[in-house]
Amino acid sequence: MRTQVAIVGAGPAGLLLAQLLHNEGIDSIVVENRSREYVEGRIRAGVLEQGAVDILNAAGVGDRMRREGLVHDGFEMRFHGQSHRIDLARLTGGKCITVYGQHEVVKDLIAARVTTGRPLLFDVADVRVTGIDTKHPQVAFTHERKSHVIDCDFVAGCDGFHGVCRAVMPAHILRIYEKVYPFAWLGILVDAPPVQNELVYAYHDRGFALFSMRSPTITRLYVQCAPEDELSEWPDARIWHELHTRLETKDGWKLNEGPMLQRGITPMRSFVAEPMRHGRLFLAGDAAHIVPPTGAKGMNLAVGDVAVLARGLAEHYGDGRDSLLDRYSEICLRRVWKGERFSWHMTSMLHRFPGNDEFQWRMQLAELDYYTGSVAGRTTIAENYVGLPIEL
Ligand code: RFL
Ligand code: PHB
Repeated sequence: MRTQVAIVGAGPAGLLLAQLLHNEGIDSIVVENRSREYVEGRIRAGVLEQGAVDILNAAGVGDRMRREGLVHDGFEMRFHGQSHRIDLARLTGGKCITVYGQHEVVKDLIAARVTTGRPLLFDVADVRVTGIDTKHPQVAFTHERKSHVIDCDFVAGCDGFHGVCRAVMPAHILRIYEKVYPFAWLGILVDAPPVQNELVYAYHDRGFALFSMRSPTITRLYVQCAPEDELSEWPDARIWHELHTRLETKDGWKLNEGPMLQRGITPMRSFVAEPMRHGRLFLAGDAAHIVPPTGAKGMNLAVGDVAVLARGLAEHYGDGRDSLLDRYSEICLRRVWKGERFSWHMTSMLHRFPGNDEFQWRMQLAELDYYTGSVAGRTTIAENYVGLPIEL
């Protein structure tokens, strides 16, 4: 097999890159080790920044998102049983976020890819990337019990945190920055209409809780738990009890309960691998960086990376200039670190840290009070939440 860009991983990063390259007339092959059904059903992120929405629209994959996505011009931060609204639109000159499930984005991107007729292979195994220091890298894999090799000009490592591409970078040039948090999120998808149409991030003595949604009939909820907790330790009654306790307000706000359609526990970490490029291998999305979900930044950073990479590759194939490709890592990392900072800050401010003393707890409350009580504080949160621009 021969292509211009071999893309490893069919998550939002790999699939969007494939679409952006197709729009530039650049050929690619996408290889994914899971099935299409699995990838399309994987429930993850739900919040798209304005910039990510604009990129998806410009890429020609925004039709359903524009119809079904829920545009939010604000969200709430809640503590001491009181809500404080962050008016995104007013504080950012009209910017909003869109609530639209990551798996819906993935479905739209897969449908678009299939329409192009360009290759997208699911259920591959044994992916190996070689020759990234040469002009002729290769991606080898097995598919339907046959061995294949892709000869290509570039490899895009879009294979997520547990993928194989990052490990191909020489150990002596790779620097890893990492922080693992002493808690996790238990997330549930509920067959019940969301009680209100804006997200709520709640800080409570018993820990963090998040009220979100996927559609006018599906509620998405998260509750802070211990990283070693098993789902079997969280029967329905315990989940509802914690959610009600942590989210309730003094004026009687109450969640709608309903059957749980899906549940899972997500560990929380911050992670950055630098640089994001070596030779002809480019890392994008979770393959290069992870954020805790509190800032809703993961999928958005992935979208930003591949937007930069697609422009760099378009320049390369267009007029032979490599100035953007050469600065790929630097351009992405500036934005990534700011996303890391915001996600770390939101996480630090809103969670109960086991073992923290009373002083630390009062510091968190003072921070929440400051950030929600002053226009400067709210503006800082709003500016980061709707997304910082990509600075080329
Ligand atoms: P993905 O989505 O992990 O896709 C990587 C793909 O690569 C495949 N793969 C391989 N393929 C071939 N060969 C191999 N050896 C391979 N190894 C792996 C995988 O099967 C997969 O299909 O990474 P990508 O594309 O970089 O996208 C990143 C996002 O998925 C991630 O950042 C977000 O989901 C994070 N996130 C959130 N991000 C937001 O922007 N807003 C949110 O509201 C938000 N909420 C969340 C989140 C993540 C969560 N979890 C479960 C981690 C909420 C949660 C609970
Ligand atoms: C979600 O709806 O899954 C969601 C929303 C906001 C976050 C994280 C996850 O910060």
